[in-house]
Amino acid sequence: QSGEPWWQSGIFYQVYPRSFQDSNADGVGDITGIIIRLPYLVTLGVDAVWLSPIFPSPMADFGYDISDYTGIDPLFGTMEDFDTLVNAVHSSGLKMILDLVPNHTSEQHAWFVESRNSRDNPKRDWYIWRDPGPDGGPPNNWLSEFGGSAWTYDAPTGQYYYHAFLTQQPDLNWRNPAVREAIYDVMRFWLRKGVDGFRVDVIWHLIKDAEFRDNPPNPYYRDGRPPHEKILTRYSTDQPEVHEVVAEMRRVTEEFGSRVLIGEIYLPLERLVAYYGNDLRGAQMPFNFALISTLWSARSIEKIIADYEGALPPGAWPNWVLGNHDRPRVASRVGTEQARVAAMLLLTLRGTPTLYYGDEIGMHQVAIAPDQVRDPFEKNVPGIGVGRDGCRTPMQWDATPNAGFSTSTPWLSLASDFSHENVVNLDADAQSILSLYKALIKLRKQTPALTSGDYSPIAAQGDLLLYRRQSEGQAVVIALNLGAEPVSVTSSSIGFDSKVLLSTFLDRQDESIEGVLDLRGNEGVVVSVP
Ligand code: TEU
Repeated sequence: QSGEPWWQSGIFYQVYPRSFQDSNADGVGDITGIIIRLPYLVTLGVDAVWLSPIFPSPMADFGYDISDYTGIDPLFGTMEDFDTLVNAVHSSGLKMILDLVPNHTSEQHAWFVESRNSRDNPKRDWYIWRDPGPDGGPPNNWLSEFGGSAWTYDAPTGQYYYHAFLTQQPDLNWRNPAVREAIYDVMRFWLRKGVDGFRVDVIWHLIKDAEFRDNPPNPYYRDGRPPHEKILTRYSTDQPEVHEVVAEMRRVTEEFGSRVLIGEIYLPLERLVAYYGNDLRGAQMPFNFALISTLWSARSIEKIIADYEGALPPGAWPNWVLGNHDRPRVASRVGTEQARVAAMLLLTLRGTPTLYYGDEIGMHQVAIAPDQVRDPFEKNVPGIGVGRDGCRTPMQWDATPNAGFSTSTPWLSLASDFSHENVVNLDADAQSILSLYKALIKLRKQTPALTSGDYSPIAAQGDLLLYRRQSEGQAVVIALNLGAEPVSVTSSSIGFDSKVLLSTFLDRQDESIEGVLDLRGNEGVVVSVP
């Protein structure tokens, strides 16, 4: 393949380590488990593995509350295990991406323990401490993403500290240069170990308004927060100076050659793309979550693609995501039949795709019994359906007890359908969703028009989503039926004498299309066109 960097031509795969593979029978996934399952990832055909946090943590937010940035939590293994993993990943021809969580630490991190000690502690200014407001309450109206005020009062020193998430996750003060240097050194520590990049947690939160002004009311609030396409200008996130920090982080990665900086950002598209930075000196992949929250219809997706393609700065490389450990599973959001169409969409769009573990076997959102809930977000604001446990259930490997995930009871309930919906079964079925994912990944890799070609929309109506990908000397058309009724595509919109390369039903390869391309309900096809 030509000169594109690996993170542009490759496919990313997110592993939620707690739920991937347990190797020591404690019911929690671990590093050695990931090593054991690397051959699966190689066969699937992905190129880079991103691990959600594996660092020492009290696990109030399952690792997104870090108490030591340069260690490994014993629950997941040892530093030696980690080194073995990095070697194994690299010798399998894959890249290794870690989760960097720089916005906040655990309240048990040594920095915060010192910081809360006294007002004149040298680490005081490493976090965000403010006097009470005029009424003795919180300094302003900022809300925690997990419900309630974002300020917690600390009686011994008479001040509040800010936490955008749990009270156990105090925010670091990124206006303090010492904090920046400390985290950049953390990055260097892992880069030196051979890590190929970072997915940076809530990078858009790092800088807050210097004056801590009240946020304006947001009429779109639902379930305790606004949907991300409706996040209005507010003072607690997305401040102009954040782009300085993103550029600095990028420079740190570049001290080590070809690495990648991925930003987790929930913002409307036009604000999201600012995170590519001036002259593209920011994040290479500001995560584009538009497909996670969209209404699943041909016209809204067509619009999202157009808006995104239109908003990208010149030369910026797009990316797409269907799911992650925070959002309901795609198979449940769009339905089992459409999950196959969604897979074809993800793997034929222009831009780097990131798969969420288990989506390739069609895992659904699992209903968690109230007494089994583990997610602190759900516990904080129960009953409104924000819980994230349902998308974090153990990977379904086979039909043995606990789905081959663990020999003891898993930390979180398993899906009840695992005895048939599992890797071994689906692998044996040539028309399963897993076989579809493999076929799509293979097709994407051997088709330059899909990996790196241009995108152009083709006008269509109703439930039909139609587009063309084209590179020098090669073109393919993708036709996706987002509805349950059959649709026909006339050849004038796709070109004459085309041939089916792949159908989501995996049953019409090489069929030649003359005149009309007929799609069954919930079918997507990729056709080669002259
Ligand atoms: O999530 C950031 C984020 O924006 C959350 O509000 C997310 O939308 C939330 O989980 C509700 O769905 C990141 C991590 O991905 C998440 O797992 C962490 O809990 C959070 O940061 C705090 O570190």
